[in-house]
Amino acid sequence: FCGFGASPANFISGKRGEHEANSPKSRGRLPLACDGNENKDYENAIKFYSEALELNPSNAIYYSNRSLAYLRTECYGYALADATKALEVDKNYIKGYYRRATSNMALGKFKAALKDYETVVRVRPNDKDAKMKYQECNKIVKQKAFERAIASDETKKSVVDSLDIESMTIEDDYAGPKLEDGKVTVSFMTDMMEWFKEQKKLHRKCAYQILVQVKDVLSKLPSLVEITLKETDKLTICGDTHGQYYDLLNIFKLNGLPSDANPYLFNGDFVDRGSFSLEVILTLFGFKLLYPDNFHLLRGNHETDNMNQMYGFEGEVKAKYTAQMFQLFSEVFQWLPLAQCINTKVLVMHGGLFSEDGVTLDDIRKIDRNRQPPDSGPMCDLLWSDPQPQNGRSVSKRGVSCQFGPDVTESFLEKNKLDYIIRSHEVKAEGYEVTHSGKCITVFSAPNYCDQMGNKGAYIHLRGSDLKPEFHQFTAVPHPNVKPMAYANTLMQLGMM
Ligand SMILES: [Mn+2]
Repeated sequence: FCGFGASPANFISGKRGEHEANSPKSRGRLPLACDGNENKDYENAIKFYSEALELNPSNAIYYSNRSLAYLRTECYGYALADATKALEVDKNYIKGYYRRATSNMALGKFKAALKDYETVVRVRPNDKDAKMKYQECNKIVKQKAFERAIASDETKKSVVDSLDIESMTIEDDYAGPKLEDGKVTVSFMTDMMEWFKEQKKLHRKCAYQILVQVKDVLSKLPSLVEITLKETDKLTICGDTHGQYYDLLNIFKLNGLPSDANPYLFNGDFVDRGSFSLEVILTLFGFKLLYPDNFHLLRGNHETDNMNQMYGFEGEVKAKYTAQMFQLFSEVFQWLPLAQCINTKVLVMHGGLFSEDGVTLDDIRKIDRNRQPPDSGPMCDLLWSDPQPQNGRSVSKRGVSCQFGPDVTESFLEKNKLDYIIRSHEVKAEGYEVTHSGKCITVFSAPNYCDQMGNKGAYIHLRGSDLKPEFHQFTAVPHPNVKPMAYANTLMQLGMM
């Protein structure tokens, strides 16, 4: 979450992190409580380890423990830095190699991770857990090498060309929703949402029909979508939903179903983490087909292969359908637009602004987005960056892109004659946050993120008449007993770090 900011401290007194770490028995174990306030405990753990490190900057355990707290809060850049520091202080501290490997895994740097797992296995040949992690990581490195080899062989063919959807038959015992004459309709959508709510599976033929059609629709959009709201129009903007299907249904219950008269914009990170990502994305794609001009979707950093491999979506699609269907999702995600401009005044993107000065709306229009995002540059920044309170830019806590200050926002807005930006990408206790003197707004729509953050969700109403953001908050609703990250790579599952 990386950005919970200044929430009130409620750390259990007398159990400060550095004391625990000093006891040889609890070596490497963080005093992270299980009282339902884990988020705050991570935050406090970070605070206390930081204080301890100021007093004693050569303690590898403190760095390693703070690294774990950063891992749990998605600050992978900081986690990597701390693990590296722990090893600088004590190169024989084996936990440091584990932490550095996990940080690199989370950042998609599998080769670097493998090197550290190798070290652990060499030092501890009888450690079964280490061996398992080494093998799992090795498998990913080999798979990536294989994928690169075939990719360079020929220009990648689309899954669409190898599908024969017409000849897929729907078995007689399938009682679920079907497209009508190959088209998504209002009744199909209401039936499908109800069907998903009962944890039933959409027929693969219908899923493929939606994917093929939505790829066509999205591929015709520009990288920067520009829309105009009339005086009386109202647009609802939602942030991350992350596979929390039951909370998505709750948004529709509170704010009305999407329609041409009730337009929505979902600002990326539809999938991963939550274990109902397929239900979320098929519902959103269905509405995109039904209301192509009044239902908008932007790409998030989780609509990418590396993230999907680690955080559950690939595993979920393979578990519920096939690897081939995941390939098609990947193709569709590449066509999601990167930003949307409303009435030439409000710019919406998932992550934020840029590592370099002088980027214009025209530069965004020109981005060739049909690809996995590069490690740097405007496309990477739009998906990954975060605002910071201090002026200027700094290294990202996530280890990707940058953090940008109020002055960066100010000059970008001025250059492009905009009023403010709306972005998502960070969990916020209240579901939204207004920063940079009202010029940078964060909206996040996954309440009680990952079943453990205790945050509210929010969405924003924008009216054509004044373009003033109007915030609406909501809390989490119950969901069936499938835990977040249930489909994630075993290396990323919480207990395994
Ligand atoms: Mn994100």
